[in-house]
Amino acid sequence: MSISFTLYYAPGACSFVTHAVLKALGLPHSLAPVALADGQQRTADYLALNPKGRVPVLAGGSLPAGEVLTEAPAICRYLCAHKPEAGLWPTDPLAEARLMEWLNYLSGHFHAFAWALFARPARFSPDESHYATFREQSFKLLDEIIAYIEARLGDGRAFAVPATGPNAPSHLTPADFYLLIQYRWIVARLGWPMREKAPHWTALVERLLALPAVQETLAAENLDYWPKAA
Ligand SMILES: N[C@@H](CCC(=O)N[C@@H](CS)C(=O)NCC(=O)O)C(=O)O
Repeated sequence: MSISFTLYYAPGACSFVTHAVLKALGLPHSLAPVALADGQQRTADYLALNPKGRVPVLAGGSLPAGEVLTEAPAICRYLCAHKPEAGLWPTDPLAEARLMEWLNYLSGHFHAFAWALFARPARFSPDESHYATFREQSFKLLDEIIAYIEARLGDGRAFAVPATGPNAPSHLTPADFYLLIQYRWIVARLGWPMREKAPHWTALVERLLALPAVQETLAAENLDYWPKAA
């Protein structure tokens, strides 16, 4: 692959997952920051690129001229197909299904539902008098999600996708990058004591932070993993 992709991203957002995949695979790319706090995602120029008004967006590279790809799990799948030998996307059918199980849960139930209920309450109701209840319910859901993740990671697996047979050991996949950045959201936005609440998830985070591709992604996004306020 000699033609460079362009990734539209925001530091620390879910686009981090796709950015880390680009870095882990060593695929040529450039970064186009999108100022979410300033509403750049709702400008006419950005909506022409992605009518959903969100990051990430993948453009360029091997994509057909004029086409872009959205939705972090889909972008991960597409990028991983460029370097199957890296093993970031499992080929064993059960391991692949386990990866999709994680990606659906983390991008759907965690991000679009439980997290948005607290972080984007206006998506659920225009009536602000509901927001305190949403926040309370969001925190209950997040506690359930943490318990689920802890139970899965607590069985001794090295990464999110477990071993599914002797030829398919637990190994790094895009689901781990999701778990890395979503853990940071909880620490940065909610200040929850995740070392105590989620020791297995914390151990995974620490293993991932030791990976050069993760350090490169954090540096490129100018992000301190452990927020100062935490
Ligand atoms: N389902 C999309 C969700 C993308 C998404 O919600 N991205 C957030 C950043 S984490 C965003 O762009 N938010 C801007 C906004 O909601 O205005 C995906 O998985 O890529």
